[in-house]
Amino acid sequence: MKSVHSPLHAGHAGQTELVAGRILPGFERPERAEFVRAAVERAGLGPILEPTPQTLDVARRVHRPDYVDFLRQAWDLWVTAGNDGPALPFVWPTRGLRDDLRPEKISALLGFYAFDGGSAFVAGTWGAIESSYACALTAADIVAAGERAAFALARPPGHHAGRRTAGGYCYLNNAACAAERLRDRGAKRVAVLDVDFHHGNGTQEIFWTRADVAVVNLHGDPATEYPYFLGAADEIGAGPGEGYNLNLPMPPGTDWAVWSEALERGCRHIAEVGAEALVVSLGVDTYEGDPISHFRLKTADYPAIGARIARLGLPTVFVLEGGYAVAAIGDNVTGVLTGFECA
Ligand code: OKP
Ligand code: ZN
Repeated sequence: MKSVHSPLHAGHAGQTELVAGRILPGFERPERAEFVRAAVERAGLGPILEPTPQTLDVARRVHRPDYVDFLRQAWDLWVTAGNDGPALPFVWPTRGLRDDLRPEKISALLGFYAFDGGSAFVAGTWGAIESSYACALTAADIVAAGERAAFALARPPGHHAGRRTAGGYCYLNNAACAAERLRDRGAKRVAVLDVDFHHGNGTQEIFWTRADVAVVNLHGDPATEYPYFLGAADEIGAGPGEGYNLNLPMPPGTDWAVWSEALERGCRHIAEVGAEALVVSLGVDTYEGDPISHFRLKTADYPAIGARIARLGLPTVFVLEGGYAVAAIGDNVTGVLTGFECA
């Protein structure tokens, strides 16, 4: 299987996040991608290619065009306003406020285009966002051209990014963009299977009313887990998309016995809706040693995930999402990918 990776991700470094009342170094660090890259090489998975340069056309359809423009300009506006540290929001247009008053100041725009304070901007952030997006589209094109599967070794992740909101370390929704590209290339229906520990609220929002992209999420129950405000089992899609969104929330402490049953349900749903291609939002923060998550999967479980996904028999684009136990994420990711290939 080919992997697609760009060195530009490394410019997205030194972000900060609010953890228990303190501003701390972010969990989403460049080493994550470097460890995955090293594991892909060690496993002999296949060639690692640089992404083909992409226009922002797909991003501008998946997201609101003004949001994409904001992401592109955020750091420059922040510096022009006299700042030099990481750009973070401090006010958001939540319930009771207007979400259609677009402010002029960058400090307020950061909140206008975010749902939390988890997606900081530094000097190299836009370059990393663009490269991560290009990895996802290039992997989709490899699969659309006839290969069975491809892996977008994408950083930053994307599944929390909504139509016009950054959050949860995410900016452009890489998996949603890959799904859109597979539709552009002729797949009549695409499924997104999100196995990251956290609910992919952005992907759900983007495809909520669409029947041509089905979304299946396996995740920590929002009653106790981030992102808290989406991801319940009663969210099934709306309008033409009704019945095409499936949420399978699970309690903290969930192990392979329970998690693998949810995977089985999710895969059966994907087969039933008649998807012709698959995008996997591949987070490995379900791992027992993950510092911010609460499932108990073991390194030995990951190949079985890949093997079950392979049994769907679909052209498959894997897109990297979360995983913060840096030393283990490489083996866990390549476990899924080699499990897929061996099946
Ligand atoms: C991104 B992805 C940490 C709290 C969690 C945000 C988590 C974002 C996860 N103290 N903050 O889904 O892996
Ligand atoms: Zn996650």
